[in-house]
Amino acid sequence: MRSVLKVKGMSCQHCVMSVTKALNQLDGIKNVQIDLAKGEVRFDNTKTVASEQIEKAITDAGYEIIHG
Ligand SMILES: [Cu+2]
Repeated sequence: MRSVLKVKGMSCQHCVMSVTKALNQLDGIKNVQIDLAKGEVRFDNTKTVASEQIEKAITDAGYEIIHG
C-alpha cells in the first residue's frame, strides 16, 4: 500500500537521507520518496508496518509527523 506522510523539519538533502534511511530500516517499507518542497514522505508499506513503528522511526531520526 502506497502511503503519504507530512513530515515537519526536513530542510535539506541531509534530512532527506536521514528520513529515507530511517524508513528503509523498517522491514516492509520500500521505495521511499521524499518531496522536500512539500514536506511529504511517500513509501510502499508492503507488510502493513504499524503506523506507530513508522512514526517512531521518523521521530527517532529527529523529525516530526504532522497529523491531520
Ligand atoms: Cu537537513
